[in-house]
Amino acid sequence: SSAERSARRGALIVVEGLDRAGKSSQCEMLQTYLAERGHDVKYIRFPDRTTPIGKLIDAYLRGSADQNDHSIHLLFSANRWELAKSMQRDIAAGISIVVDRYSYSGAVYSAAKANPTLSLDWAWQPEIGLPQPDLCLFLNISTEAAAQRGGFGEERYENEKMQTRVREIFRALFDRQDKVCVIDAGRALDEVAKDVHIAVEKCFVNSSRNEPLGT
Ligand code: T5A
Ligand code: NA
Repeated sequence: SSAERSARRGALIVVEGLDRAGKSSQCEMLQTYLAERGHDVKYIRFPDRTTPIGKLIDAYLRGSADQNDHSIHLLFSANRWELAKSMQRDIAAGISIVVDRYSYSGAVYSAAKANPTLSLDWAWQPEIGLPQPDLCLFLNISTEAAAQRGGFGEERYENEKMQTRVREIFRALFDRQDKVCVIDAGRALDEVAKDVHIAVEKCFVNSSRNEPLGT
């Protein structure tokens, strides 16, 4: 019933994936899909380039400012921490949140730099304690299919060497995680969306949402 629904907390759904896998496109479609079905839903993306920390990240990604590998890593994490309270508030108020990139991108891109003092384990530490997703959708795409969606842009990390490492580390990380649903994102928008909706519906039914949001 609607009374039961409003008493339940919202769901935290994260969309991760390789560059040009279609994360932002699917997040927007999912937000619409859920809203049309009567859910209260918000869409947020990381990095959130609008905050003071987000502006430092934006300058770094565009190449107009440099940062030490460890500092920029902690800024990406801090950018999530600065939204953590408001995410928790929304979830508790029954609002579901669709998140475009999260801790997984945070750990994977930094670890992909192969800096000897920046391991995947080190990179994961500042993420501990952040709101835990109820579901993580990993949009998987082959290098060939991604290449058909246009060449790499101007931003840092948009090069073959980095992307190859990112792909390998994402795979290693997701082999160790539960609550991850891998989706073949190399297909047409609607086909991918269909699988996204099936996974999200399943999450809404079995949801751990009778319990408080984890960390
Ligand atoms: N990063 C991020 C870190 O290092 N640490 C962190 O903690 C975080 C959060 C910026 C960079 O920051 C790094 C990772 C990144 O290198 P960003 O702003 O999320 O992160 O990156 P974007 O460049 O915005 O995102 P992507 O390039 O990864 O693209 P998306 O969102 O996966 O793809 P989307 O939806 O924008 O689509 C790309 C193109 O493909 C088309 C779209 O129309 C668009 O043209 N497309 C499809 N075409 C055919 N079939 C489909 N199914 C399609 N889906 C999309
Ligand atoms: Na995007």
